[in-house]
Amino acid sequence: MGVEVRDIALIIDGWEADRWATQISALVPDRSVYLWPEIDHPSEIAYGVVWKPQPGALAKLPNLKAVFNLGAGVDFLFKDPDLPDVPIVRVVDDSLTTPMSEYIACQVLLHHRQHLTYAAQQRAGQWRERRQPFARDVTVGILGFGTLGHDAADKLLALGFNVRGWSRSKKHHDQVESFAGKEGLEDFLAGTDILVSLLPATPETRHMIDRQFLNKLRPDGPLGGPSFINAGRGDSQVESDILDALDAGELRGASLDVFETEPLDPASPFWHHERVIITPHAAAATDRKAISAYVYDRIIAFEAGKPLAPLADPAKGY
Ligand code: NDP
Ligand code: OXD
Repeated sequence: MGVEVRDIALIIDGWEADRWATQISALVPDRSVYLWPEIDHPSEIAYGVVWKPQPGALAKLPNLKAVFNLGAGVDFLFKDPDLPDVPIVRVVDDSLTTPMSEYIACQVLLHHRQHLTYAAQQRAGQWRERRQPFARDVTVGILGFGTLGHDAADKLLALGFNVRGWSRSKKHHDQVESFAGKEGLEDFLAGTDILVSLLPATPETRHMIDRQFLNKLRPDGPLGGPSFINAGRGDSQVESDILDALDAGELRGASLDVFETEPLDPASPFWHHERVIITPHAAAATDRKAISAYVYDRIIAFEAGKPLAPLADPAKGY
């Protein structure tokens, strides 16, 4: 009689791997949950539950049926040259989407309400009111108008901003102007006052946001110049160019949650830059309880014959 292939391997780089194991084991008391590298019966593993797995680790599981990535971004997985050809499920869940929209609304409002200027005035003991434009006169442009971008757009619209989105394929949204592909990029940037990047890290998006790119944003909008917010991936930005654009006054401010190298180097000039707000890749943290249940629900549905979703597309890299 053949062995039953239904067990789970957790391959998690740091990030409280043992707590994930406890949470997921509690949901599936009838099957074995192994924590990499201690996997006793690799041929009985059906599912890999991963975050930044070591390249080659998944290839050691010969009967793998699917991989569940514990975040929305799958770029770490696609860097594995031995990645098995199985469906890769990524996270699309309110527990991630809602906090991301909170982060974006918060940062957009900080730039819109000129918080960096008031913070500098406070440090200088200066009482001076600035002219405050209306949200309806400010345009927020979302680079990477996908799952997270759509939710953020709806929340920014509720605050009164104009919103536009840029993606590979054209979208249809009643109140958001959609721009697509390289041919739509210049027009998208030319009308944007606050740029929000939610782009995934792929070979195509790598280092896309450089000084030339930032210089295409609307220079003379109601806030007196553009601001940049990145909550997608640091790989898409050229960090020295962001600093140069800030120092040259081409960019009024930046909120950066993601960096090319994380954690950010203690010597980085971003830490002490007056026009920069830094958060430690915390725009939307994965909620262990919610995402363990998310993985469990999909395994049960898959074993009942339902298709796995939402899947990352290896051809697109996200
Ligand atoms: P989606 O896949 O739903 O959206 C990605 C969007 O980017 C899509 O609209 C896609 O276009 C667009 N896109 C990708 N490549 C290109 C390109 N070359 N040119 C133009 N548009 C492009 O992902 P999510 O919205 O769920 O997540 C976005 C990213 O956010 C994740 O990949 C992850 O890196 C990051 N993230 C960061 C977190 C944090 O804490 N900072 C937390 C969670 C996610 P199209 O729609 O046409 O395919
Ligand atoms: C990510 C996430 O992809 O936290 O960054 O989901």
